[in-house]
Amino acid sequence: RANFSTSALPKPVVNPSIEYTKLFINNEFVDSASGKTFPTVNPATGEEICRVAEADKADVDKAVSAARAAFALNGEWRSMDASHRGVLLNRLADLMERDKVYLASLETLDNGKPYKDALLADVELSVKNLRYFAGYADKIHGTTIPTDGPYFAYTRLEPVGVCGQIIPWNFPLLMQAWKLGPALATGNTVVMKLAEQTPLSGLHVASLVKEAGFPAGVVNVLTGYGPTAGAAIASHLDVDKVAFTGSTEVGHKIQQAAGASNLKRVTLELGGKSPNIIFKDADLAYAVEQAHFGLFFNQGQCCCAGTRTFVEDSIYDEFVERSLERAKKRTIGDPFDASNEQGPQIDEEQMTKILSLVDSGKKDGAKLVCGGARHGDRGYFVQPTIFRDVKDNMRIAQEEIFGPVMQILKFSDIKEVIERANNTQYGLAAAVFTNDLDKANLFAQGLRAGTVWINCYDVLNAQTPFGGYKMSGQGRENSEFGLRNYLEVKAVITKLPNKNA
Ligand code: TXE
Repeated sequence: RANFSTSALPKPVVNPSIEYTKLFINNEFVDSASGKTFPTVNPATGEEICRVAEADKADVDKAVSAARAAFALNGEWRSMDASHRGVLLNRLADLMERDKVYLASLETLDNGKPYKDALLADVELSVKNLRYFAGYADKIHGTTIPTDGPYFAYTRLEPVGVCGQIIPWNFPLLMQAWKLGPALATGNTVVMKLAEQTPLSGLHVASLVKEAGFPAGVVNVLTGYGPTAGAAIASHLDVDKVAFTGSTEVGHKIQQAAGASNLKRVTLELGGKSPNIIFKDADLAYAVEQAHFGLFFNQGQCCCAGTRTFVEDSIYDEFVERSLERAKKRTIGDPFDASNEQGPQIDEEQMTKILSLVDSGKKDGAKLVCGGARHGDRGYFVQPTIFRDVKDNMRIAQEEIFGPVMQILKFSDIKEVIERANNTQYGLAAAVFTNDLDKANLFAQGLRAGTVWINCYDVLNAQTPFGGYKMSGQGRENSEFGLRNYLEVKAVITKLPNKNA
């Protein structure tokens, strides 16, 4: 993905018109109960794009009621053929594909990511994800069980019910698709809260949900803030499950709110500090490029970014030198300009957080190889930054930076590096670059992470499970494992007149 040609890309809509700014409840766009709105900002300029409706508890209540009504027994959604749920999801994917240039442009405007990434990664992967789950809709099977006694037992895999879904701003469309696909394929209804930084693309998709023909109330999409609208979802007594992607700090709050309210089911996809381990026997040029991509992609705003690059001592200096050369070539600026690889960070708060962690790295004694400052004075751009001589106990080696800041650490021994790689509260992803199969297998087994990439990075797709060990999360998204979080298992036992094998 790092090297795709940009010449054949359809041109973006540089000033996309904004059609949807209200809450999507019961298949209608409505104002918030309070009438309040909040601004969404173009992070490349710092200027307001428009204002959107601000949902709070009253709106969450309204959306949950709509979702509950849509889940009624014998209602249109519950009695629909499973195969038809798949048809609707496929239609939604088709409509997103129809609008892909507009959606990618909207994403670039609101999020700041390069248009080519928005189009070729965010939109394309979202469409594929919906199609993957569409195919599952009528292939979710229970079992018959040879239970003791004169009884016939079977299981039904049923939808959990009303699902709250709270998503972040780093991949707005993709996180929306990851959540909608499995929830709808399995027959649930949804109340989703978009991230306050990036409400626009998700609202357009809400309009496509209606156009695709989903019954009213099956999908409800709210815009609003976390501590108000988000918290109201997490603590709602009539929400059966909450799926959250965001910071580990808020993940704690979601689980506490679920525990303190109705013990709703919880799945979490949280932060990471993923190790990327490079051995001297790896193809060096390729490993440098992949480590660069694995860290800097999406302005460093990836939960699975390779933020601790461990490099074997004998190639350490050369790896740092080549990484510096690569970072110097990284083009940064207007995300609508296809020649730019890097856009702005999402907002001023994130930019400030990143720069303060850079300062902590300098104070802790890591050596700044390049970058370390804001780029320009308009928008929220941060220079591609590399630290060498990073030690495990430094904050930059422990905390999620969520920006274009690479930490290069040195190792000399295989056992030592496995221990150091695992010595973190997180466990989302990890990678190893080596041409030695035995070493690779040792890492595949020894790393405590939900994903281990061998000689590649950031390979994510609908077919493969994604999620974290330890404080990186609960449960998995994508793949058949992603479906499980949206299903209850019911055992049905019937008395038989007599039993035969
Ligand atoms: O995340 P939040 P923020 C990490 C990353 C980043 C940090 C902070 O390190 O620097 O988190 O980012 C909603 N109850 N990730 O502040 O606050 C919020 O409105 C219910 C990693 O943006 O976790 C938004 O919709 N919901 C991550 C969503 O949670 C609440 C992606 C995420 O916001 C809430 C983003 C509350 N009390 C940031 N407070 C990843 N895993 O990919 C906030 N929200």
